[in-house]
Amino acid sequence: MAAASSVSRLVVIIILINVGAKSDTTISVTASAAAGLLSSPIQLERKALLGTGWWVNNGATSGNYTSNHCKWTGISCNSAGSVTGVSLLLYENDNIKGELGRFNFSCFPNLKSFKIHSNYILSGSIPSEIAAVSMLQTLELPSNNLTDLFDNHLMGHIPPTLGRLSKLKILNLSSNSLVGSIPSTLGHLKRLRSLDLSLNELVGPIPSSLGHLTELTFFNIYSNRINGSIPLEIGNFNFLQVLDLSYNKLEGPIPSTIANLVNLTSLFLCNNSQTGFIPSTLGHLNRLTSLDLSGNNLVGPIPSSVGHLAQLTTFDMHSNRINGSIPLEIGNFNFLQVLDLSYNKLEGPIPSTIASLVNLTSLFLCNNSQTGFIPSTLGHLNRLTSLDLSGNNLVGPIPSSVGHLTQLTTFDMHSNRINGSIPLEIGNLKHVEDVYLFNNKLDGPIPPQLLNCSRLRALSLSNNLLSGSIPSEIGKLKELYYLDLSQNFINGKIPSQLGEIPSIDTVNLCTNNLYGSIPESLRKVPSLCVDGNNFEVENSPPPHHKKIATRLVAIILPMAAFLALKFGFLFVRRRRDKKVESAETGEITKCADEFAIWNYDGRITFQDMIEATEDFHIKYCIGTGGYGSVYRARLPSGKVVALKKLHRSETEELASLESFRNEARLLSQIRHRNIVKLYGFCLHRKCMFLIYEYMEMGSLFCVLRTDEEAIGVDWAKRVNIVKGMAHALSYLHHHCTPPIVHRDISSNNILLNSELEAFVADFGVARLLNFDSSNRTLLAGTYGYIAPELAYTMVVTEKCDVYSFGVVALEVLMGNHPGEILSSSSSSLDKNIKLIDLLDPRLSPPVDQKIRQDIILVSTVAFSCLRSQPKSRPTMQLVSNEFIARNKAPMQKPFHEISILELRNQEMYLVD
Ligand SMILES: *[C@@H]1O[C@H](CO)[C@@H](O)[C@H](O)[C@H]1NC(C)=O
Ligand SMILES: *[C@@H]1O[C@H](CO)[C@@H](O)[C@H](O)[C@H]1NC(C)=O
Ligand SMILES: *[C@@H]1O[C@H](CO)[C@@H](O)[C@H](O)[C@H]1NC(C)=O
Ligand SMILES: *[C@@H]1O[C@H](CO)[C@@H](O)[C@H](O)[C@H]1NC(C)=O
Ligand SMILES: *[C@@H]1O[C@H](CO)[C@@H](O)[C@H](O)[C@H]1NC(C)=O
Ligand SMILES: *[C@@H]1O[C@H](CO)[C@@H](O)[C@H](O)[C@H]1NC(C)=O
Ligand SMILES: *[C@@H]1O[C@H](CO)[C@@H](O)[C@H](O)[C@H]1NC(C)=O
Ligand SMILES: CC(=O)N[C@H]1CO[C@H](CO)[C@@H](O)[C@@H]1O
Repeated sequence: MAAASSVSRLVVIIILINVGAKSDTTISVTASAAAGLLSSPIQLERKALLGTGWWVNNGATSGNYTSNHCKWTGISCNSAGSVTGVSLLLYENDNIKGELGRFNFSCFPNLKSFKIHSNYILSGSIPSEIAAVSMLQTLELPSNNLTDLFDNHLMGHIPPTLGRLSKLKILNLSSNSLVGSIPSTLGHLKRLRSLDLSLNELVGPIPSSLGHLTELTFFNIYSNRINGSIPLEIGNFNFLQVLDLSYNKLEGPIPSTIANLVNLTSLFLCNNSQTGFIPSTLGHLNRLTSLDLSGNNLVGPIPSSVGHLAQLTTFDMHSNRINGSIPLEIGNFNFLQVLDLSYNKLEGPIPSTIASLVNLTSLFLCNNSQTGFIPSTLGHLNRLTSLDLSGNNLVGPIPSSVGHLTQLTTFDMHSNRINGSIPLEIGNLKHVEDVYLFNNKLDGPIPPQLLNCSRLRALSLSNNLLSGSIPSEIGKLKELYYLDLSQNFINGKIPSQLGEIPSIDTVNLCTNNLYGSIPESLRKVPSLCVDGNNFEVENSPPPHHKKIATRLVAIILPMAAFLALKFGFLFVRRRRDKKVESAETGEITKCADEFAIWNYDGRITFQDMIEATEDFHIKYCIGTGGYGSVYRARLPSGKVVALKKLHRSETEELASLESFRNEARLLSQIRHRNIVKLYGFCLHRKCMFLIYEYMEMGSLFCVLRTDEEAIGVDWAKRVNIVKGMAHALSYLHHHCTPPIVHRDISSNNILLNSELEAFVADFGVARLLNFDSSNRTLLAGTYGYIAPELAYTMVVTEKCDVYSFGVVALEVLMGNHPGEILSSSSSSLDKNIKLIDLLDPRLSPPVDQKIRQDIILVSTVAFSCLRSQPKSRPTMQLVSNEFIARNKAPMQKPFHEISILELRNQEMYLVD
């Protein structure tokens, strides 16, 4: 992109109007001449011009057709009246017959310059007769439609005869749809200074014969499909100032002869497949102002010789495989404005010499392996508007000097190991719009100064160790639409001002220590998550049930949950199970070995995904969790899918790509009507994502937390949801080989379709039970749903899912997380709590006898699943069968009198 814009800035299109027609010595034209009776060469030229029909409308402004043609728009002549220049800008409304073939080049022996610019009106091919115009110096036919699919001879190709125009200095065929290859005869154009073939569909190599074009100052083949390697002869372009080979398919190393191009000011090789090292001779090009090698496969270090490129304003090497550390010499780039080294393998600390780049406006070092502290000298870069250090291994605090970066609009340091507290000086960033500090180890409170950043639109501090409360002044952030404070230790109450921010769209406060009630104002926020806090259970049960037991859980579990979410994306160990490979069914489309699709009736390409989400723009984000964010993507076919993009820090923790791929494929074979379908995955070096079936109603959690939606889920539907979950889990535990433990069953991971049917989703931490292993693992799951034994044994069994299922089942009945009801130590109170008191008060109590029996069954099952001894819990198979068979005798007691204690004491399901 940088390439395209710089190129267009370099050149000004000049449309000559009547240049050269100043002389009045031109022949006078008679009516008979206009009729074509005279046949002097001049009259033939005139006739040929009339024959094109291109000057019909121009006549209105430039006189009549019997007038001197040298005065027509865009025509210039020599003193003898012979045409030397044609420069036209054709408009669609000119009613022009826009075929290039209408211009008979053979009639214009003195033509030096021929320029036609149009908005793709001029069509046809470049006639090979053009070779007859031996005087031609300038040929500009950009942005036309020089391709004619009706003829397959030389149509749409660059005719090799062009090579005979030995006087040609400027050749611009940019932005046509030219196909075929660059004719090697162009190497005969020894006078050529400017060659622009950009934005066509040319294939094949750069002919080495072009090395003869020793007078070239401008060479641009940007955006074609040119392949092969860059010829060594490129080093012959002694005068070259601009070299743009970007967006092609060039391979091989950058030739070291490039060092001869001492006059070069712009070098664009981005988006090719170049390999090898960055030649250290690049340091000879000391007039370079723009250097863009991004989007290749370059390896090795950045040579320190680049320090000689003291004129650079842009230095872009993103998306390669460059390693080593950033050379200290980078501090020599006094004029640098853009430094982009993101998506490489750079290690070591950010050099403090970076502080010399006082003109820098954009600094992108994201997605590398940089270590060490964030240099406090960063504060010198006070022209910075974008700062992205995300996805590295940076440690230590955010230096308070960042407060000097008052022009910043984007401040991104997410996914590092940054600790300490958020500096108060962040409040000086008056222009900042996006602040991303998630996935770090930041502690302390959210500084109230942050609320001085009045332009803030997106703030993510998720997955840190932040405490303190949410400042009520948050209402001052009038532009805020995205707020993610999830997975911290934030306490206090949610200020109601938060919900009153006009643009607010997403609020994620999940997994904190918030309490009190959820303010009414927040309920209208389209995407809201408040799960995993200590909110009062509304209306029922009464507040005196908040008990010490929950407090205990509240102390042990946040730490465990934090660890779990940190290490959550722990897939099974590498599986070399051949069966898995061969059992693979359906169609698999691979894109560069990185993209696979199956289970899906259409084709999805990686590009579709990128386009559908505008490269994972936050506006398509529908949720964020510990190991990824979920996006909604509408495919070209109109079908909507959900994409879960893994955070980079998580993808790094995978044992290997191979085990991830095997795992994803294994999960793809799960076919159950209550399990969300995985359509595919992508392992791109820039991002990893999973593609799922999209569920219209979103998560069970969100449906239950929104009054209007919760009311729509009546008792029959709720019972159905619990049954669906039971069947899905029974299938995973008892019909998959090896059995699969989900490990993260929570209302967040149960999705609902438009029919309000339940689908188990999110196998991010799912684990296969290998009989030969101890199944010991780091804790995973969601606070509030994790089986108590996991906090101390760390042994994964199916019974962990059974417990979580019990929690969700109760939640479905209650409309809210069951809280302390979960704790068996509160059972002395159970006698006084009736089942009817637990039921979601937003629905009227069930009257239908069958529904009542179903509710009794669901709650009995749920309590049996919540037993603290794993072996006392039923298996999911038993539960699933129970829901199908219903072979227990109905409870005889009146529905209103059934107490929690009685439900807990049911002896059912004790044996497997
Ligand atoms: C060629 O024409 C295009 C389109 O008008 C223009 O953008 C470009 O700058 C021209 N190239 C040169 C080298 O003049
Ligand atoms: C056209 O030009 C000729 C010669 O210059 C002139 O005699 C004639 O009157 C013009 N006709 C019109 C309609 O302007
Ligand atoms: C072009 O002009 C030449 C010379 O006058 C003539 O011989 C030839 O037929 C013309 N071509 C067309 C396609 O009109
Ligand atoms: C280009 O020319 C072809 C054939 O002459 C025509 O079908 C097509 O519509 C033209 N394209 C544009 C953009 O005008
Ligand atoms: C370049 O592309 C053409 C057409 O796609 C292909 O035939 C040719 O083999 C390629 N050359 C190289 C060197 O890759
Ligand atoms: C660089 O360009 C200048 C003119 O701008 C020219 O005099 C000089 O010879 C060129 N350098 C080389 C090595 O050709
Ligand atoms: C920053 O850029 C300006 C021109 O935009 C230049 O005058 C100034 O010298 C540059 N700063 C340094 C330290 O080179
Ligand atoms: C290697 C690389 O990044 N290639 C990209 C070049 O640009 C085209 C079009 O934008 C992409 O499709 C390629 O992926």
